[in-house]
Amino acid sequence: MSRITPPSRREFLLTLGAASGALLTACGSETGARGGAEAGVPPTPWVKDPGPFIRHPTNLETRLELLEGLLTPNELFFVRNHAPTPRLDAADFRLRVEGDGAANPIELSYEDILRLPSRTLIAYLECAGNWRSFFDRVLGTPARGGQWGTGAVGCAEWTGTSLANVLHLAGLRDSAMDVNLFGVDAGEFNRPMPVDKALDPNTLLVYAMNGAVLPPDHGYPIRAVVPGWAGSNSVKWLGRIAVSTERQWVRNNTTSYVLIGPRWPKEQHDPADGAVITTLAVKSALALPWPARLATGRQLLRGFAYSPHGRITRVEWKADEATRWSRAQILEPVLPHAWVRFEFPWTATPGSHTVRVRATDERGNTQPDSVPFNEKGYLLNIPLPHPVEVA
Ligand SMILES: Nc1nc2c(c(=O)[nH]1)N[C@H]1C(S)=C(S)[C@@H](COP(=O)(O)O)O[C@H]1N2
Ligand SMILES: [Mo]
Repeated sequence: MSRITPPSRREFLLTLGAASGALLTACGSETGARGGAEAGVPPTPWVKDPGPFIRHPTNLETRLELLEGLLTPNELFFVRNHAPTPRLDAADFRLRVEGDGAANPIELSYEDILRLPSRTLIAYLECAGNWRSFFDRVLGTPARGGQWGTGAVGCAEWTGTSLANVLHLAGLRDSAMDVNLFGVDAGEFNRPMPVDKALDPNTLLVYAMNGAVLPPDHGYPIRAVVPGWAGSNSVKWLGRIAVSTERQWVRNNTTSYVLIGPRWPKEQHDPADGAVITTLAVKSALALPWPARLATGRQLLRGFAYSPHGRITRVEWKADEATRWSRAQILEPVLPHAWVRFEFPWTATPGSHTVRVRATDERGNTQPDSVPFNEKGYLLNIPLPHPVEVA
């Protein structure tokens, strides 16, 4: 197990040391309108300022055009909540690890987790529903679920400990098969993964995001981050882990995150409505509003590209009816679990235009020209025809 000590972790631990008391309660002590404690007032679904986001009923969508560096700042990172953000205090945090796959059930405190070997990873996180609205807006067949544009994705530096460390403390048995993570939010959001994925050293239990204490909306005090897999595996506000020697079937792998459609065969013996989604797909998106408005003249267009299967090696673009794709420039760094930034110059002439971008990863996965429809609107990754009005 490698012990990585980047500046952000040092900073985090310094903050923790200098102000541990205040820090541990900082997230539970907010008062005023956002506290949501008054009787009869429904709790605000999120804690952060929704101002810079595209607002959905309980979710906040990032406006990619506001992002500059590789890392999405915490205050601009999208929020996907099935229930309002719970107001928790690290001092009360307990993580139970139990189930017939754990020979030594345990209960860990926040400090117990901070004391485990730390690991830092830059990784993007994408909601399975990202781009869902384009089934309707581009392909003309609406899919069920939150109508996200391109902003249910972000890239952050996560610091925590490998989930494997916690599983080993709990006496993981050889016969263990599935590991289900439970949040403490209303409805106890939970999503199981096979033990192999749980033991991947990059599957983390995280307490810091971009060098700061994990914010309430992103799972404070502890969340999972499962790089490369749909965001729903990265359970926030963790409270319990159930390790089983059999497969675990719950709402989130029988009805919610499954592919339902004529071209998506389901596993015959699974009690699920369709094939369960794990990894998502290679994608690229322009950092522009949809539709975009630009001034006439030479413009530097930019965007983000990512793949769950490996590093991005190529990004291309084309405008309007162009038959050939042109190369965009990929900006360093190109990291295995992160997204990349890309840019290319485009000469904008007055009128209505369509600009497409297309990414390819190191294993040759690229964005296809069509994808089969599925009812819940997952895995759409065609090069999007981004509408651009030039005046
Ligand atoms: N406890 C809990 N964890 C959760 C969720 C939730 O509603 N409750 N939403 C999941 C989904 S669907 C996604 S895409 C990611 C979003 O993480 P973020 O809100 O930090 O961007 O969290 C996941 N973890
Ligand atoms: Mo999601």
